[in-house]
Amino acid sequence: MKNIYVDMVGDLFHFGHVELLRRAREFGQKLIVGVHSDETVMTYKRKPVMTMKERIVVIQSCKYVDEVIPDAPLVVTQKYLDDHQIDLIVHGDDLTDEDKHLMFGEVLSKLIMINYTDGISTTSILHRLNYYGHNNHKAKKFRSMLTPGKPGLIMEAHNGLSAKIVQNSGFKGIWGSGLSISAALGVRDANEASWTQVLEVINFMNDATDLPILLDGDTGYGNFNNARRLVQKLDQLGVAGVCLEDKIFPKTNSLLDAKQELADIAEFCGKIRACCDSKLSRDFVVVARIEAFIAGAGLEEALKRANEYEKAGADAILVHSKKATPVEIKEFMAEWNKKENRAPIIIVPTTYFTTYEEFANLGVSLIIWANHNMRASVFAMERVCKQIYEEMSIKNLKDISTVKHVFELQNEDELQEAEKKYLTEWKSD
Ligand code: SPV
Ligand code: MG
Repeated sequence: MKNIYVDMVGDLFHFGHVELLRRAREFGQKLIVGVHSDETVMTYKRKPVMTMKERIVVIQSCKYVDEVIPDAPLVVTQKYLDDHQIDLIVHGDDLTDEDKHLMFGEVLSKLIMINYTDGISTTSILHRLNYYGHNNHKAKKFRSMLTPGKPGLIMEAHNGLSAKIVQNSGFKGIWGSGLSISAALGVRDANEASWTQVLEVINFMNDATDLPILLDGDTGYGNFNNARRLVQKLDQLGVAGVCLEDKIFPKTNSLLDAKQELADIAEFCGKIRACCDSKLSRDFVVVARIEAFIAGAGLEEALKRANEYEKAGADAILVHSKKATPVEIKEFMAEWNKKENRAPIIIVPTTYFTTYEEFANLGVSLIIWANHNMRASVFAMERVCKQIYEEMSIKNLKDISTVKHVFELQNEDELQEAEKKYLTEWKSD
C-alpha cells in the first residue's frame, strides 16, 4: 500500500485541482493532502480568497482525498514524510526548478511531476470574475436589438457628427463602418488606417451618442492577439460590440471586384474564442462575419463556417452577400432556421433589397444600412463644392445646413450654461 502526498492551496477549488488529485490518487491507495495556511501562502502569493478552514472543508469533500493535513509546510523534509508515512509526492509541473529544489530538495527522489491542467487556475478564475465586473450598458442595449423575426435596424456613422445625426433620426444603433471611416479619413478600406486611429474615431462617436455602436473591426487587425486587444479596448470605452470578418489581413472591401481570400476556419475560430475570452463585460458582443458568399465559395461553405463560428462562441453571425437580389440570404436562412438553437443573423443589404417584412419573415435579427451617410455626404459635398467653385459665389446656395443647426448638433447651449455656472467672477465675501 502506497501513501501519496499532494500539497496545495486549493483556493476556489476548481476542476484543475480535482484533476490533480484524481491523477495523484492513481499512484497509490491513499491520498494525503497538505493544505497551506493563509500566512504561508501570503509569503509567496496573494492572500487566498478562502480561509484555510474553508479550503480544508472543500478539499476534504473531494472523493479522491483520504486525509488532510492542515498548515502544511512549504518545505517538505524526510522527517515530515516519515511522520505521516508518505511514500510518494505528486506535484503539478507548474513549478520552476528553483522552487522544486527549495521545496522538495531533500526528498527529490520521491517527487513525481504531472502535467498541470491547461486553461484553469485560481488566478484565471479571479481574472474572469474581474472581467465580468465591468458593466457595458450599451452592449446590453445592442443585444436587445437582435430579435429574430423583428430585426433591429442600425445605421452607419463615421464620426461624432454623423453618429449624432443617426441618433436624432430615431435609429437605436450605429454601424461603425470600416469603409465609411476610412473614406472619411481619406484612405482606402484596406487597413490603411491603423487600429488605434480607428479606435480614436470610434471613441468620439461613442461619446457623441447614447446609442450602442457595433464597430466593423475588419479582420481584427492581425491575428487572435491583435483582435483580443481590440476587444478589450472597445469594451473599456463602452462600445457595444465588434464584427470580425473571416478574411485575411490586410482586408479587401467586400464590394470591390477583387480577390477575396478567406481565412482558415480553425484560425478564425481561435480568433473568435480569444475575443470572447477577453471581454471585460458579460454583454460585449462579438459578431463573426461570413465572407463565403463574397468569395464565391457557396452556401455549404457559408453554413459550415457559420456553425463553426457559433461553436467558437460568436454572439451573432453576419452573413454578407453582394448579389443584386437576396437570393443567397434566403438560401442561407432556409437552412439556418432548421437548427433548434441558433445564433442571431445579421445582414447588410447594400446591393440587394426587398421589404423589411420579407427580411423579418426570413428570421433575420438585425439589418445594417452600411454606408449611406458617408455616401450622402460625398454627394452633398461634391454638389456644394462644384456650385461654389463654378459660380464663385454662395448667393444661390440651397439645401445646406444652417450654422445654427451645426451648433445645436454640437450641444453649444450646454457650454453656454456651463460658462454661466463655472466662469464666475471672483468676489470677496
Ligand atoms: C463596411 O461598411 O465597411 C462593411 C460593409 O464592411 S461592406 O462595405 O459591404 O463590406
Ligand atoms: Mg467593412
